[in-house]
Amino acid sequence: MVKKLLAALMILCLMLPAALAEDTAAASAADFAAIRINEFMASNGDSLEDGEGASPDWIELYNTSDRDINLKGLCLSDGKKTLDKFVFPDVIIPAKGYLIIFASDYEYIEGDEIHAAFKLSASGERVVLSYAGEILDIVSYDLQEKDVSMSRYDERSWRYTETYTPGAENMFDEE
Ligand SMILES: [Ca+2]
Ligand SMILES: [Ca+2]
Repeated sequence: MVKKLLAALMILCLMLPAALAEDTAAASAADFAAIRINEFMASNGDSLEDGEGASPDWIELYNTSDRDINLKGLCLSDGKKTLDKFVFPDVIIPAKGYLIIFASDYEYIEGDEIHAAFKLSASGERVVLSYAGEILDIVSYDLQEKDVSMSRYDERSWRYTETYTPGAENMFDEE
């Protein structure tokens, strides 16, 4: 009986490291296909403050899959010319979860606050998500109003909303 228990324990110990390694393994292009640009604010008045009390532009990503994804190597930019203006370090976006990136023009990470070295022009630009030179998601937009976000409505369409929801499920103004 004791022997059986020991054997079972040993098998468990052997399996554990493998399971852990799988969880933290770098994601692939296929994994990244589950990541969407979900909302952004290109003219931030007081919709969201960073840790310094400033109000930089922000971009919300959403993980459509049911597993946590390490974003290491994924790129975010404000145009197609230079796709890797921001390259994600070791950052996990939870399953069905959201992640905010401040487009503040200064690249740094403070705690769980992520800043990228570009801004979003309020008069129109693009938000581009890519990996290894391949565009995975892209949104082109026109003139933006202050504190009105552009929010993904479904796979193909976007809407302006005053009910901005950084880090949470998108909501839309009453019609
Ligand atoms: Ca820009
Ligand atoms: Ca949102």
